[in-house]
Amino acid sequence: MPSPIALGFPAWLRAAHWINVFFIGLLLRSGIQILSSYPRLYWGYDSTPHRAWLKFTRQKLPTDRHWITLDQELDAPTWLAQPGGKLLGLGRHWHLAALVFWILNGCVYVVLLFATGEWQRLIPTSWTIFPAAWHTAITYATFHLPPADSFHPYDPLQQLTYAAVVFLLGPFLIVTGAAQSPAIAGRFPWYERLFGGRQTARSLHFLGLLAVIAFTIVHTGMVIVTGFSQNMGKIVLGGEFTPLREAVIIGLAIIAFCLLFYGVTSWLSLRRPRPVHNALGAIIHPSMRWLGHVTPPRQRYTRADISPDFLVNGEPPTSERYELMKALGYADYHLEVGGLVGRPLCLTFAQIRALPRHDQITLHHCIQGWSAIGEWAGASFADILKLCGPLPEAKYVVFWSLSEDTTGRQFYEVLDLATLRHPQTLLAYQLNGEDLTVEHGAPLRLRVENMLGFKMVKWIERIEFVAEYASIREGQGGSREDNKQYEIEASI
Ligand SMILES: Nc1nc2c(c(=O)[nH]1)N[C@H]1C(S)=C(S)[C@@H](COP(=O)(O)O)O[C@H]1N2
Ligand SMILES: [Mo]
Repeated sequence: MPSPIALGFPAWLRAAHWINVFFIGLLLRSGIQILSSYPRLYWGYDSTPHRAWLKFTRQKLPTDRHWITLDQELDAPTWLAQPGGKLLGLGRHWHLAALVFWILNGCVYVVLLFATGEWQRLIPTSWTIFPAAWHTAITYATFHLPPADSFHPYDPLQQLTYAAVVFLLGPFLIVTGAAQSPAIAGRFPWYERLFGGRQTARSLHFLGLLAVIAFTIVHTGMVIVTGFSQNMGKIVLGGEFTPLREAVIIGLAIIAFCLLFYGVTSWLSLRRPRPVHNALGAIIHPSMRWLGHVTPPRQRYTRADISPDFLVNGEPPTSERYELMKALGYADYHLEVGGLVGRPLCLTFAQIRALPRHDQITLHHCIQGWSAIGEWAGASFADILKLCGPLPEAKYVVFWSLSEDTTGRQFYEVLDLATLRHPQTLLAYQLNGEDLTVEHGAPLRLRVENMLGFKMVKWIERIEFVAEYASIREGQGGSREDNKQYEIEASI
């Protein structure tokens, strides 16, 4: 069955193949980094301890003391993960930056595939491909190789596999990845429901990663056993009559370059996290920011959806002042609202509770990967805005906490005013019908239902309106951004 057109290995196809190899490598490595931050997989919406269907740690959950999810982060080895260690923030930066280029390359490839007629190498035009592929499968299963003339340019089984990888596995990884974004899931809860919940989407994304690894192993094995030099000749230099030795050398050099790049950039990320954070941030920051702005959250889960366990992250305040406040039932707590506002405020806890009360049942997404559904009650941030009247220069709001960050300094996070105007943004004082416990942020914590959990400052001490955040602390827009290279626009 000769092909209607000569489907060779044109230069654009060869380039797209190797660019794809490079970015898939980065995506796999950084994906492993992200997984190691919470190496437990669940089905459904939440991550109830002891209900993981798969975990990559023997670490036991303490039963005798309070624990937080940051304690459960694993050290990833640099030979396997990008960049290694506990650098979840940079792992995510690598993953999302590589994603941008991987998708661009994929789009160019698919457009050219159809524009040049090369689509016929992947998309079957006759049903006979299925029995033919079955025949090839039997040939392989009996440890034989199909005859060389069955490759035009691919044999039927190979063609079906490649078509499935390009048109099914690739999109599957993109859609299951997107289902994990708090902004997308917050604005379009039906999209998340399509997958059966955030944790199911995460587990499916992981199974997709396994499929990519399986494909890579089998594909590389086949390239080697079916005539390594000829195959390299085709995918590196194109034609049937190219100098094979040169092709093999160039092909291996490309692979060596990829490995060297992963090694050097991981080492750089561990040595100099800040410049790497800024460089990769420049690639992903604008789209993360855009996504956060166009996704006013519309979460509406039901009481039946509420998670049996709402995990805890972040260490509570340790000051005497807080202990005293707690002992008095937060009766003397007050919230300062200042900075670039028309009317600075000092609101008592009673005044905050007297503001119109809003209730919402929403899904919380922690950057580490766990999630939980809870019912929150509190004052709308829009009401605070009305009371304090931000000045036109105010662009950001700093939430200062009564607690300390992992370096012992006051915990803070910066959010932009546009995000805070979304209707589900609350200063919450209740979870699941009870006043907040110390662990969950008593007396007052932030809820921003289209962002990752780390932006939702607990134990709020004061709120400051500012024009910029570059001059605050290390200038990255929050404690987690300063210390752990998280991205300020936490919409994915
Ligand atoms: N002050 C303070 N607030 C914080 C944190 C913290 O470490 N300190 N951790 C954040 C993170 S990473 C998450 S996921 C949520 C967790 O909220 P929860 O403990 O109520 O589940 O709180 C956020 N708020
Ligand atoms: Mo988190």
